[in-house]
Amino acid sequence: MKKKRALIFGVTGQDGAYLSKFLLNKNYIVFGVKRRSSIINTQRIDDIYEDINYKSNFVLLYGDLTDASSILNLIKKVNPNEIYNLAAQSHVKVSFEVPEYSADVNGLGTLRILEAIRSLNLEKKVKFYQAGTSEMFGKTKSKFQNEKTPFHPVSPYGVSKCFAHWITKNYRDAYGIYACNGILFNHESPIRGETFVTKKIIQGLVRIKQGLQKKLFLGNLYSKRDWGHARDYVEVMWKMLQQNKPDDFVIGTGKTFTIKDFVNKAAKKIKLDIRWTGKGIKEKAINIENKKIIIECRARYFRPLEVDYLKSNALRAKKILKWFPKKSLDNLIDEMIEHELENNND
Ligand code: NAP
Ligand code: G4F
Repeated sequence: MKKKRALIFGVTGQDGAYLSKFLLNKNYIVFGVKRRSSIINTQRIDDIYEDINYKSNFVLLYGDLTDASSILNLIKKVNPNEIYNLAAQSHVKVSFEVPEYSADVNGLGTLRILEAIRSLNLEKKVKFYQAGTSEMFGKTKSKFQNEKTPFHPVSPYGVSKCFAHWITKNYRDAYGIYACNGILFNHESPIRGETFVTKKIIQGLVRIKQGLQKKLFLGNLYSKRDWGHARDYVEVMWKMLQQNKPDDFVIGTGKTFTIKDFVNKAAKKIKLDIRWTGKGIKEKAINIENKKIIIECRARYFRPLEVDYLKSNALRAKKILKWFPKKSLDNLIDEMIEHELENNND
């Protein structure tokens, strides 16, 4: 049987790396789009490149979501069965500093892919996945968020992703493209970007335990997030593209924890005995063993507006896609700590 061809925008990111491996194991030929950078940005996929079983089915190509002609040429050249748009300026806080660029990549970038599909008359041939986000729910009043919960984005990132969501739906309805929006809640892993809070906490606490770092500086400790494992979440991206008809799905664990809960869980596992003291920006954590302050808050890590509370209801995905998250938050933290310890012992 002829192998399916997948084109992944954002292949060098956390999800791109997990999805590539997942699709290669499903016998796809994977074409990954990377952008030019001044230092090598393929660390997360180097092991795939080096794996003799994957090598001949994994192809990297240059492109950029801000460059319509590169997108058109790539799709024409690859002639994919499935396109996964995982590329984004994905950092919420940074989107307040670079709002126009975030809108360009995340919002218009998605439109550029959809327009390329249309220009090449591939509407009935190619399936499209758009990486949507729980950040679109923003200042939600709902106890659980599902596919019917209204969007109320509160960051340039969230707004740009709402545009991407609606334009994907628009092209599905107007032109019959098999296009799906995954509305994914936070998902993490050992290869999560170092400036996202889970990775920053694990990396910081492990280094403090090992005497390699003195303090960890954080922002808002009281926002709540529904954290899952990225490996579980890439599977569902693929599942969305294997249905009889395209649709949008909320994906999450249905459990929510504060940032402080996450710190407490991680510290306990790393065997750092901590005690919290102070309030607001003055809140800090002290290492009980040596009485040293190891966590402090800094204003620069707070956002102009915050998403306070996220908790998914992924019932539709469970029913229709038969998708269930396999990893708990505890499993995730254990895996992230183990990876960090191995890394620091190299
Ligand atoms: P990530 O690690 O930040 O990866 C983002 C990817 O996009 C990287 O490969 C990056 O390339 C690429 N990229 C950025 N700007 C680009 C441009 N102008 N042209 C082409 N590629 C560009 O993000 P992730 O955590 O894997 O998330 C994947 C997608 O899911 C993103 O769209 C994100 O917004 C969305 N999402 C993530 C979560 C989550 O919790 N992880 C939840 C919901 C939705 P470089 O490596 O060169 O920077
Ligand atoms: O880890 P974060 O930066 O993730 P955030 O903002 O929830 O966004 C992530 O999840 C979204 C899905 O909802 C994705 F769409 C998006 O691409 C990204 O992957 O921050 C989580 C929370 C926030 O409330 C933030 O204010 O942690 C709080 N926080 C506290 N101290 C911090 C810090 N966040 C970061 N990045 N760094 C801190 O020092």
